[in-house]
Amino acid sequence: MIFPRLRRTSLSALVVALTAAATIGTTAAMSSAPATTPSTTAHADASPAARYGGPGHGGRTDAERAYRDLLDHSDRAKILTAAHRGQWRDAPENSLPAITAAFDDGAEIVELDVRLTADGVPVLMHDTTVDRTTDGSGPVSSFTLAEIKELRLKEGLGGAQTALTDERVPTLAEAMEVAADRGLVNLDKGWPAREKIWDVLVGTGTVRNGLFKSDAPVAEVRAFREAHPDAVYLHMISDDNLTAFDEFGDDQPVGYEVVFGSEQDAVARAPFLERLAGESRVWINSMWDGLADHLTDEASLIDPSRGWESLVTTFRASMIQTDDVEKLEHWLRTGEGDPLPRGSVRVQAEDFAPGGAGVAYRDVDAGNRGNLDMRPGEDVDISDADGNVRVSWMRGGEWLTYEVDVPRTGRYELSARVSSPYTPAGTYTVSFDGGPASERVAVRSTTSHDKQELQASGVVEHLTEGRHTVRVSLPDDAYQNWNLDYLQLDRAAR
Ligand SMILES: [Ca+2]
Ligand SMILES: [Ca+2]
Ligand SMILES: [Ca+2]
Repeated sequence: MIFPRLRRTSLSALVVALTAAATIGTTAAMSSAPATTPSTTAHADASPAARYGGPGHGGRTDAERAYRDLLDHSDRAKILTAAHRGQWRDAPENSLPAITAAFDDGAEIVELDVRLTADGVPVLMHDTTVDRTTDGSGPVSSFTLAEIKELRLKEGLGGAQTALTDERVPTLAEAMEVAADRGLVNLDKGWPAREKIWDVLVGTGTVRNGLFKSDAPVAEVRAFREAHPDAVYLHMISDDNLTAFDEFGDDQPVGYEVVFGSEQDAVARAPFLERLAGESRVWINSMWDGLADHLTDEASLIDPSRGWESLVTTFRASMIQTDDVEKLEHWLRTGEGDPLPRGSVRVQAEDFAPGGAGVAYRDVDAGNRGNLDMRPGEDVDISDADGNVRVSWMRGGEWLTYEVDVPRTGRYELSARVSSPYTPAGTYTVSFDGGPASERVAVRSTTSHDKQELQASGVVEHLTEGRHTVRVSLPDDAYQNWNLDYLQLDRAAR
């Protein structure tokens, strides 16, 4: 069943509908979710659409529709997805294929980082240096365009042990041409180079695609916007610059990026957010702790009310920047965070079997080195990473045993949701009910300790209905440095 994409005011109603459906054991109630209103409505003259040139400029391309939606500040505005550094799960961060992949996965916006080369060309690079994401070394500003084009980008989020790709550092012009018909581009880190960026947008015909953003003094922002009235602008606001909202007065940005380390911050209080949301889009980040308290992507996967749902219903978010575009898009369609496939079984890594050391597990480092005391007295290392609860400090010679209740006799394939920045990250074997160990399964790098991925093992087992034990063992003759979030058994094709 596919829901019409959620809108802000429909979310609580949808949650009610979902609850009702679950209660009465039917899906019929879901059809009452009132999420079908068209996203465009007539705008008064003072509306952002009028301010930015009127709503009638089309809607022929995804980019035009995204721009039109960006200007919709009504209570029925479509919730927009921003892909942090592009879809880095499929391609290097800030690369051209990461832009395409983000739009393919349903994002309306890609967040990209812009810096200048030594010869003054805006290129995409997050860090001040090229070290983390390429095979080069040194500040971006020390490379000419020709020199930086010699470098190769690393997979995903980069890092010392991450493999190289054949992708190159894109210029902003190349990025804007890729995005032109597909969606919007948040120009992060680019404010100091705003005039050069503006020239690129004009030169590539993408003025309405490019979203300038800064936390600069309001007078500085105003000067730029007066020089370039067509520039689309979002302002970053936190407790550090709370007065910016009043300073903008009648000439509000199209959106505010609201950052709050704690839900108690003044910027996160309901009356203030109500005023912001009445004037502008509210953009909130969910990639890690401290951007919106503990309301993160990973917490959302455990329970959307601990993340995205709360951002929308309590904190008025109508734009969410995420490291997990596919899961956020799925939640927007269905209201589910990380649903279990039909017929599957999932066991959290931290829910290892009872019985203690030598019976349920072997852990080579004494005590719990993690920060979560979920299993007091046990040596297994359980940690919280931005809302992800997992077993960390996985080392060679360790093993963990799980009890799983299989709902129906059949063949099942085991997958593991893992994370690691290392190549190789490690290997494991699986045994069911005390039987022989499987072939070794390689854990693939996710290019970050804190970014998880469900990886199929290729291990398939015939299991009868009822309780089974599954043991995951880490060979001690292989390098091991990875984290385990959960195991999952899915019905095999045959
Ligand atoms: Ca330990
Ligand atoms: Ca350990
Ligand atoms: Ca877990």
